[in-house]
Amino acid sequence: MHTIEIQTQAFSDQKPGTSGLRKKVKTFQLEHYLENFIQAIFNTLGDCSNQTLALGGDGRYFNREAIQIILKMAAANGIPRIIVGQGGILSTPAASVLIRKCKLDGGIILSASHNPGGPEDDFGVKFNIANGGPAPEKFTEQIFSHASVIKAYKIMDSDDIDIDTIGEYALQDMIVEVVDSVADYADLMEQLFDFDRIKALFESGMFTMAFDAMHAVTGPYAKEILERRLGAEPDTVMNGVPLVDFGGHHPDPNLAHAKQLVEKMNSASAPDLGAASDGDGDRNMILGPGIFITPSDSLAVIAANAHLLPGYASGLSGVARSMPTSMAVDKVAERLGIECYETPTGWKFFGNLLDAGRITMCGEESFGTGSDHAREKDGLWAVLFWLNLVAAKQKSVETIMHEHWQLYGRNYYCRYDYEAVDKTAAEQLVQDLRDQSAQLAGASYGDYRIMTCDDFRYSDPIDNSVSEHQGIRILFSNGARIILRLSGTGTVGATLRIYFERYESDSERLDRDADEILQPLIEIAKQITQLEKKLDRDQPSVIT
Ligand code: VG1
Ligand code: CO
Repeated sequence: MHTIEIQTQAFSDQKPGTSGLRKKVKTFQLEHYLENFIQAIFNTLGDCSNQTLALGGDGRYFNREAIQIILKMAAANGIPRIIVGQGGILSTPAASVLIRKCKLDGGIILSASHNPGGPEDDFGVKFNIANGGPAPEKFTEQIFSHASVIKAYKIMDSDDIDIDTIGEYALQDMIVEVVDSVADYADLMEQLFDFDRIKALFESGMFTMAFDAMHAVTGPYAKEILERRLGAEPDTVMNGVPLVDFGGHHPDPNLAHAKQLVEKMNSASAPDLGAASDGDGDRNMILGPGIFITPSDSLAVIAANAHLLPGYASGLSGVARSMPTSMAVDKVAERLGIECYETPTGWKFFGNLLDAGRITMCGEESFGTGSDHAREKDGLWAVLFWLNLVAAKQKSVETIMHEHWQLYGRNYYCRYDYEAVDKTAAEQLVQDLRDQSAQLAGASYGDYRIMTCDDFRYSDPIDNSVSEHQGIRILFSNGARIILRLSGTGTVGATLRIYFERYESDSERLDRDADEILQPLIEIAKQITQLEKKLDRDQPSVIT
């Protein structure tokens, strides 16, 4: 067993996006591709001799192979200790919790999140820093710089390590500690929520739920927490066995991809609560019988009711949402008299606010919600929050949502995704809009008058770093918004996302169909951008 140095050539496309580097499995399998990127992470860390890391992934195709390569490279780069989830499994929030609990220096998470998996689909690598959260932009830019000029990487010439049995193993001078992937995370959930109360709800026989793990990483977590610790019926967790290709589906918890759950929740025998999580366990979808809670509304409900739950009884220091997320939580913050921050898309932008204690909770419209217990969004956490809320209020999901709208008004919301469109055309469309922004201010479309149109720029209040070009905002005088941005997680062409929002406070207009309320805004967006012509699409690929 010895260290070898392999000569390599840089790839020009190893720039991390919204959440790590995501590419086709076939790309990661190219000779030296994964190795170059991992070496670039180690080069960014600098002296590795004092770095203890976590390592795990969502179990998708290529996870196990990648873990062995990374272990051998970590040992060759002088890392003294690395903690690996059993079988190479760690959900993204569980990895964040592990880094924080064991005070590690960071972690490597292998996942392409909600993107499909399998030999023909996607894989991803993400680096998280010592606070447990995604590396900030200045760190990922350094990784990219190193990856762009890399000439060699180091790796051990050794046998594979047994990652399936809990225990400690030596790889040259490095200790590999294989730990239970679920226990620490489940223990933390037990501290944050009132498990006795939730247990009593399940035991009452008056309440049932369905959790769709979508054959992704949350299966074992949900079975342990919901079925074993909270006493839910044994078949509460659907699709609970993680599969390398997620059973051939998109592990994306939304109305389009979690079809089986949605059908169940719309059937006559619907359980009282329906929920789902994504490939790596950081997203969540919440449903009641016949009702879908938009992630933006879910964030607002969670913030408004946090004081009812043990982990948040002392209230919230502040809240934050990504810019395209609806402004429902802003209304809650206003009433609570706390700060509400607006950040660019991507969880990495919440890290500084959480670390500085400025916010306790935050969320994104893309089915992400979380709190200061971790530095990642956390799917099961949000599900447990809703369960605890139903148990504490003794009210249905639907009643909780309706009462919230009565008090705060409703932010009608939806998102159109145009996936895998021509990249140049999509970039041109956004640029055209930027060029048009000055003329658009003041323009009227029926009842809608544009107040401003700008390109969102974020200045971090903690470290003063500035992030430009974070999405085009078209803001109307009645508070409605249209937001456009290009995705930073896709692996084919470009994906254009358009977000529509309209606030309604008239108590007679809280139960309308969102499509009907938002239709005028959708038409305005099509008219202003000419997207159907420019992208050669007459329909979005997904509506959420
Ligand atoms: C998407 C979402 C964003 C989320 C990111 C990572 O990014 O819009 O809100 O933080 O995915 O989530 P983009 O750039 O494609 O819009 V996950 O669960 O895919 O790690
Ligand atoms: Co995810």
